[in-house]
Amino acid sequence: MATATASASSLIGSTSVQLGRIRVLKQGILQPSPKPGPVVYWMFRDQRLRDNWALIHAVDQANRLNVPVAVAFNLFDQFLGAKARQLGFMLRGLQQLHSEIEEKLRIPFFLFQGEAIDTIPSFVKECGASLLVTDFSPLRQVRGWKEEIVKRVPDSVSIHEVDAHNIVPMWMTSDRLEGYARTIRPKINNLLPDYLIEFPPLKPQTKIWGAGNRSIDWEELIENETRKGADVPEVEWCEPGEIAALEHLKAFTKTRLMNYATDRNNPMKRNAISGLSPYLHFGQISAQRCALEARKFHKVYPQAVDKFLDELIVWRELADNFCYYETHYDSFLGASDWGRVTLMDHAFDKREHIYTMEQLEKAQTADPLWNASQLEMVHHGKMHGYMRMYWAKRILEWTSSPQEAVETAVYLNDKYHIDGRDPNGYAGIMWSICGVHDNDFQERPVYGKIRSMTYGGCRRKFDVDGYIAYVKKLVRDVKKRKGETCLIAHRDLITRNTRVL
Ligand code: FAD
Ligand code: FO1
Repeated sequence: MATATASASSLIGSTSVQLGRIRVLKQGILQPSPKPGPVVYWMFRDQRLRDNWALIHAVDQANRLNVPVAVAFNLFDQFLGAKARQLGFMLRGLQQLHSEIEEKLRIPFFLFQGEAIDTIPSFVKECGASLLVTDFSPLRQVRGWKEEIVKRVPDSVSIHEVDAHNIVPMWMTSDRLEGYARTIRPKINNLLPDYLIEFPPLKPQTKIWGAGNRSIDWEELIENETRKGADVPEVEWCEPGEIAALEHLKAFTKTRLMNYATDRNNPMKRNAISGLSPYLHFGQISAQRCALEARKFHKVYPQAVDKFLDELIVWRELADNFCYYETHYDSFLGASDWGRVTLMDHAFDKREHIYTMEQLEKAQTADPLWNASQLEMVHHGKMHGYMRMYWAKRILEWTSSPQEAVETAVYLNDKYHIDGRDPNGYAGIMWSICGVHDNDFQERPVYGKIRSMTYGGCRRKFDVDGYIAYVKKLVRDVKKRKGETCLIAHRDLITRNTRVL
């Protein structure tokens, strides 16, 4: 797909979004009719109305053309195997967005169900849109849909892609696969003064969309969607939606950020990490907002803020770079050059244990620490960041090939994590198993030169028994709550049936 960064401002016209943040995926052919059609923003990765560059651009363009703007969202059928846990969180966030965007901004929200390559072009045609704005994701599925949508919309329609997720737009940071955090860091830091800025306010619309969008029965939709993926139930500890996300950020920066530099790698000190990943993954909060808020505390705790910004900006944006420029971001084929060689050298090393997927999924290994981390993911929906590295590395030891290890880790990570299906997850798994973005270490069986992590090493670093006990209690509590919910549902059913009788 030919893309042009919007250096030619003539393609875009005036906008309060930096031109480097926008790529023209398609330039519509000017029509003889003088009256342009509306602007449609196809929202997918950045599911928020605040601090959203794609929405700001869509409104600016609509005002420039003096046409209305609408937001369209396509709900796929279990996107990449998504379960109740992820779909419930996403849909409850969208439900809030729907009422806020229509009531406060008077921008209609259209929800479609099916394949975006059908629903989005068909909506564009139906409403006679002249411009389609989309946000950006480096994942191959999303890029494939966009290529198809470019072909399917009428010639007159322009398509603009806005990177509303990265602070420095992915394509401005680098035009190649970056090998390490240390190579991408200076590139990001050079551009941060231009891009880490306060958001302009969303301008009032000059033209409002007429009637025509259907109402959405959110309760029924959520019920149906979560029933389909009920084997991985929703979690209660993380309130969905952008308002909750902003409150969460505020609480973190005020009361927990100060511990980030010292305690973030200790799974027993869970109040050092932000817990923002579910909100960031679904775009219910902007990373730029998180960085702006964290930066306010730089004078008070400089080391904590620097470390947090490094993870939030450099490592997160490195993951987008990896998934964009490495086609095989979720497979052994995407290993670093040295990683592939060393893993192949050790492909036939004897493994102490080989576990089946079922044994791994049910946390039935001989390692109680690994089992605890697996159960934290299955029942809580979010494993501590430090444990994620140990968890993935041990899978390399227990599967018959590095390729199987990557596939197993991706499958489990995406199935159970509330923040799964994210470039961070693919990059994290490839870092742990295939040495991506990492240096080589002293050679060992199975791992070769890949950095290893051991049970003994963890014991020296943190209170392993305390973590195992914490997860045991967590699982007990989740099961108890589930039991109570079933009991209430059962009682309700009996009451209802008795009334009918
Ligand atoms: P915090 O430490 O508070 O970090 C704040 C934010 O910085 C995170 O939300 C994230 O956006 C970013 N960040 C932090 N660490 C990393 C990192 N190593 N790489 C990239 N960005 C980072 N992250 C996901 O979002 N989804 C996943 O599915 C996922 N799977 C992972 C699997 C493995 C094997 C590994 C090693 C890492 C994975 N990560 C994943 C990255 C990281 O562990 C999580 O982002 C982090 O634990 C989320 O918790 P938090 O928001 O409380 O983190
Ligand atoms: N985005 C959508 O536009 N439609 C969906 O139906 C959808 C479901 C979904 C389920 C789980 C999940 O983790 C993400 C989901 N997304 C969905 C969001 C989004 O497309 C992805 O987060 C990005 O592609 C990741 O880059």
